[in-house]
Amino acid sequence: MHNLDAAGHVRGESQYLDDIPVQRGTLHAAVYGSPLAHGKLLSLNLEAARRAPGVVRILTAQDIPGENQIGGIVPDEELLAGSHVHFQGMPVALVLAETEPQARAAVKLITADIEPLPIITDPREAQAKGELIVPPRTFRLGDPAAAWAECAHIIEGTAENGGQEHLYIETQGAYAYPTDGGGVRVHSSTQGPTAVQRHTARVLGTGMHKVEIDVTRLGGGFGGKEDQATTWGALAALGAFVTKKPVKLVLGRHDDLRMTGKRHPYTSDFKLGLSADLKLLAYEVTFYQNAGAAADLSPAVLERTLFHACNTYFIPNVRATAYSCRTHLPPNTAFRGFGGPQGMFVIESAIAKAADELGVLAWEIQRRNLLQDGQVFPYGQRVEDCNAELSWQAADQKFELKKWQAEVDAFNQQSPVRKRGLAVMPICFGISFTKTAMNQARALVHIYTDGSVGVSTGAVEMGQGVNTKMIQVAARTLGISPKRVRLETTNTTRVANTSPSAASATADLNGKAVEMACRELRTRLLRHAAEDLKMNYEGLEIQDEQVLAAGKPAETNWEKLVSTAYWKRVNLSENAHYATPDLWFDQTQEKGHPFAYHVYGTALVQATVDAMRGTYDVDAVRLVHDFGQSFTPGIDRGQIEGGLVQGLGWMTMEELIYNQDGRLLSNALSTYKVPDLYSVPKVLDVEFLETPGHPNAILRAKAVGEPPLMYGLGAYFAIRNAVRAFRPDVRPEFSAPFTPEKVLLNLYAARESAAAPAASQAS
Ligand code: LUZ
Ligand code: MOS
Repeated sequence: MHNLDAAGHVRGESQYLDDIPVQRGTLHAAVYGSPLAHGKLLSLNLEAARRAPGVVRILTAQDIPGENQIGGIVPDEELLAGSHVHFQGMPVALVLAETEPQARAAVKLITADIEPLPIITDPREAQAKGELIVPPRTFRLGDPAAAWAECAHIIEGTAENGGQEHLYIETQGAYAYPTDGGGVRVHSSTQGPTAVQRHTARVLGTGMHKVEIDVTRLGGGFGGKEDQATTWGALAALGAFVTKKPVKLVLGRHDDLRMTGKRHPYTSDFKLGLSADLKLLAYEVTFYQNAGAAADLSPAVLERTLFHACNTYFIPNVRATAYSCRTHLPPNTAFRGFGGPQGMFVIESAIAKAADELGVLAWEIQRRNLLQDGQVFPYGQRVEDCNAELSWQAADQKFELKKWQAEVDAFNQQSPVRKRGLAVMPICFGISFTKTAMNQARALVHIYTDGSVGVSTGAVEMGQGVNTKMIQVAARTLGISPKRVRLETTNTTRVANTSPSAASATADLNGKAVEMACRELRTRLLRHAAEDLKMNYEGLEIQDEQVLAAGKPAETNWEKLVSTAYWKRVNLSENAHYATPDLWFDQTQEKGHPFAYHVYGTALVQATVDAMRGTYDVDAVRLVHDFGQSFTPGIDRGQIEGGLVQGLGWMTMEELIYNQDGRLLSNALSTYKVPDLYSVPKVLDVEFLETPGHPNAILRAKAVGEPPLMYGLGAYFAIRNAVRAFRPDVRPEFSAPFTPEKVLLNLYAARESAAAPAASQAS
C-alpha cells in the first residue's frame, strides 16, 4: 500500500501548521534572541519596539505566570532568558504584533545590555573545566586493562564528527488559541505533543488538563522537533494566555537555523586491540559530547552513543566512557540515530586506522568480528535473532564484494587522476526508547454506526508514513478495507501521556495499541454476530474468520454488523494501552535489556574522488536491510533511501561552523550544503533480507526510521579509501564531514609530514 498522504502532498492539499485558516484578531509573534553567547543580562531596551507600528505587546521572563522552565531531563533551561543568556539566539523577548512583518521589524529595534562572560565552544575545554550536564557514564564488559597484554596490535587515535542541521522543510512553529475556562489549545509542529503540553502548563502555571496540543502532520522532524518544538509552542501559548487572543509564531528559516540545536558534534579518543588473526580483543573509548548550553535530550543521546559504541561487532573487553559537555552553543538535541551514529563513527574509524596500520582492508577486520547469537552486548543484553552475519553474507552474495573490490583496484591501476574507494558499512541498531518507561502507547478507536472507523494514537505523522501504517494495522485487524479508516490528528485530549514520535519505535508502539484496540472491538462484534446468528460462544475464535469472511466482498455485512451491534447497545469504542514487554535497565550496573530487538543490515558504498579538484561522487550504494516482514514496502524503502542520503550528507558535505563567539557562520543554505538530487548515488540498490521479523515489531515489520542513516557512514570511509588509493602515504585523520576541502588538504599534504606515521608504525 502506498503512502496515503502522497496525493495530498503532490497536489499541495495536505495541511501543515501554516495552512490552518487564521482567525480574526490573531496576533503574530517574533522572537528576540540573544546577540551574545554568554553573559549577564543587565537590561532590555524595548521602548522603540513598543512604539513600532502594529506592536501590541512585548513579553519577557517577567510576564511568565508559572515557572520559567522548559528543561525535561534536567531543569536547566529557561523559556525566556532571566538573569543570564547562555547561547546566541536564546529567546529573550516575544514581540506580538498585528502582522508578521510588523513583529519581525519590531524585533530589530530591540537592544540589550549584556555583560559578557567567557564563552566555551569546545567540549574538551568544557570537560576540563568541570562543565558537565550530568555525571559521566561508563559501560564495561570484560577487562580491557588486562586484555591489552593479549593483543598483537594496539591502535590509538581520535575521531571527530560535526553536528547536523535538521533542515525540516517546515520550520518550527505553533498557533495557540485561548479556550473557554482559561485554557489554551495549541496547534504545534511537534514530534512530542505531550512534552509541549507539559511544559506549556508549567510555564502558564496551570494544569495539563487546560492545555490541549493538536498535530495534523509535520513537514519533517528528524528529531529536531522531539524536544525543541516546546519553546515555540510554549511561547505562542504564553502570548495567547496573556493577551486572550490567538497567537501564531512561525520561525523564519534564518531564525530556525540560528536558534535551534542540532545533531551533537563529538570528539572522541579510541584505543583498539586486535589479535594476530584480526579478532577485536579490547576497545577503550572516551566520548566528549558537545551538548550546548542546556541539557535538552543530551543525556539520553549520550546513553545511546554508549549503547552503539561497538556497532555490530563483538568485542569481549570494552570500556566506554561518555561526557556530556556544557558549551555556549544552542542546546543540541535529538537527530535521527540519536547519538548512535556518533558512537558507530568512532569504532569504524578505529577499524579503518587498524586496517591502515596492518596493511589489510577494513572489511577483512569487520567481517571477522560480526556479532553472533549467544554473545552479549556491553550493556548486558544477550544477542538474539542476530542478522549481522546473515545480512553481510547476503550482501556479499548479491554484490560480490571481492569482485567489486578487484574492479575498484583495477580502475585505480589505470586511472591516474580519478580514484575509487569501496567501503562496507554493516549496522546494528537497538529498537526502543532507552528510557524504559517511554516504551508505552495508547490508541483510541471508534467505529461509527455507518461502519467507518476513526483511529487516534500518540503517533505524529512527519512524512515517515506512520498514518498509513496505522490505517493498515486497523484495517487488517478489523478485516475491513483501509478506505473505511481515518487517522485522526494527534491530540493530547484524545490520547494522553504520549511518548514522542521518535526512537524508530512509533509504528511499533502505537501500532500495537491500535492492534489491541481493534482486536477487542472485533471480538465484541463477533460475539454480537454469534448471538445474532445463534452461534456457539465457545466456538468463536475458530468461527470468527468465517463470520468476517461472510461480510466480504461487498462488506455490506460489516455495515449491518456494526449498526445492529449499536442497536444492541454494544460499545463500539475502545481505548488500548501497550507497553513493550521484558524491558529493563539498571543504571547503577549499566546492564539490562533495554531493547525490544535490533535491526541489522550491510551496505557496500563506492565513491570516486577527482584528485585534481578534491570533489567526489558517491557512485553506488548497494545494501541488504533487515526489514523483517514489511507490510508497507514502498514506505519502508523510502525510509532507507532518505535515511541513507541524510547520513551521507552528514558524513560528506554538511559542515556546521560556529566561531569562537558561539556564532553560527554556516547560517544559510548558501553556506550549509545539504544533499540534493545530484548527491543521490546513481546506483542505489535496496534489497530486502528474508527474515521472520520480530514479535515485538508491529505485524513483524521491523522499525525502519533511524537505522538506515548509519549506512551513510560508509560514504566517509569510501572517500577515505579513494584518497588513500591516490596517496597511500597519507593517513587522513578522522574528521567528519569529509568535505572536498579536506580531501584536497589530504591529497596535497606535504610528503614530509606524510612520512611521519609510516615511521612511527615501523618503531
Ligand atoms: N528519544 C528518546 C530517542 O527520548 N530516547 C531514545 O532512546 C531515542 N532514541 C532515538 C531517537 N530518539
Ligand atoms: Mo528522533 S532522533 O527519533 O526524534
